[in-house]
Amino acid sequence: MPSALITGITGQDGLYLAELLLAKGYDVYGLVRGQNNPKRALVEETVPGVRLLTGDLGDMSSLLRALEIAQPDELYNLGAISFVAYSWENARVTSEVTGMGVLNLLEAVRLFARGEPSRIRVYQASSSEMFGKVQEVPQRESTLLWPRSPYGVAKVFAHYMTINYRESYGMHASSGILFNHESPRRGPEFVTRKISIAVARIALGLQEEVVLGNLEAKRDWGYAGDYVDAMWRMLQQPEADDYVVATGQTHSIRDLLDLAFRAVDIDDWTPYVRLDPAFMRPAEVDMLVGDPSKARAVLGWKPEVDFQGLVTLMVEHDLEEQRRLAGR
Ligand code: NDP
Ligand code: GDR
Repeated sequence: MPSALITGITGQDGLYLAELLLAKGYDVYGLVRGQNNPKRALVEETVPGVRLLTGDLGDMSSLLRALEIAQPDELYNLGAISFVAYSWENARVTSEVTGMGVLNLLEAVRLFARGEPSRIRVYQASSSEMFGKVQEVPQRESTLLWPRSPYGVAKVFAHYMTINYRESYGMHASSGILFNHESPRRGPEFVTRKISIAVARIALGLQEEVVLGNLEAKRDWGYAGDYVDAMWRMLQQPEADDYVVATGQTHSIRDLLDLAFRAVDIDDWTPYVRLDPAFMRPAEVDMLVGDPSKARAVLGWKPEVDFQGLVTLMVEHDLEEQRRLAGR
């Protein structure tokens, strides 16, 4: 039975990936940080088959200990400080976790693998935020990187460090350059889930408005359940490589609002949306759209859920959850 270790198990992707690997018969280990992590219970409830280990990307000895216990064939590094807006106010800690944390992990693998660096296949969660001020449309693996936030810069560092360990030590380390992917498990700080929760609450009469920032930004949004399958496929390849994972379609926040409000039969959302500069970013990524043709050709991967399906799925989930929370 293959063994896999997932960092970031308490996050959106960690849960979907753990479900996928358990269904494939893997022994799955998950790294949880902190002495009393409030999300631990959610992981235990959602994926009870996962064995949880304590560790932090900032603490290399905890990573080495996790490798000793899990003896992984595959290591998925999903752990990061992942909220772009937060990264301006907390640039240093974002750089340490999202950037240097990856160096700690690669170094731990190199030391642990003792002269056989390709024995553990490594996945690094790179991001479309690395394209930032886009130099090409659509963005592909060879597009010049131009990050626009401390988070994006940290991801670029981690991305090139992963490539460097592959080229320097022959490590089987792949980077998935994933575009935004969402789900009912998305944290409420991200715009899709912020909107799906607010729309559900507005429809139920529990909230009057949603306060947002830039409505013009465009993102290539896919479904997280589809994207974790691409991560697994990357590690099944004989050679490690980098892949863009995206839908190839882009939509604005306005398009997102149209679909989300339409899902609760509201055609004109303008009375329910207020703009506040507090949610604007010091530098914006205006327009992301990925070219997933390499992932399709080499990995045989394609997304199953489209944008409309994704938004409907999230709003329906939040209607049910908000009804339950309100005791209705
Ligand atoms: P989440 O924010 O939902 O999860 C991030 C995870 O990282 C959490 O489990 C968090 O743990 C963990 N983490 C934070 N700090 C540390 C630390 N110091 N040591 C160990 N773990 C830590 O992110 P997603 O699941 O959405 O994303 C997974 C990965 O993919 C991230 O690296 C993200 O940057 C990247 N990515 C995500 C995309 C998306 O659209 N979702 C697109 C492209 C890349 P805790 O619960 O304790 O905070
Ligand atoms: P992003 O996701 O920054 O793309 O990073 P987010 O959902 O936070 O923002 C998307 C776009 O929406 C605009 N926006 C708002 N965003 C938030 N969060 N809240 C608001 O009120 C709001 N109003 C407008 C933003 O300006 C932005 O343009 C996500 C994360 O998962 C990263 O970790 C990952 O690497 C990238 O996706 C790909």
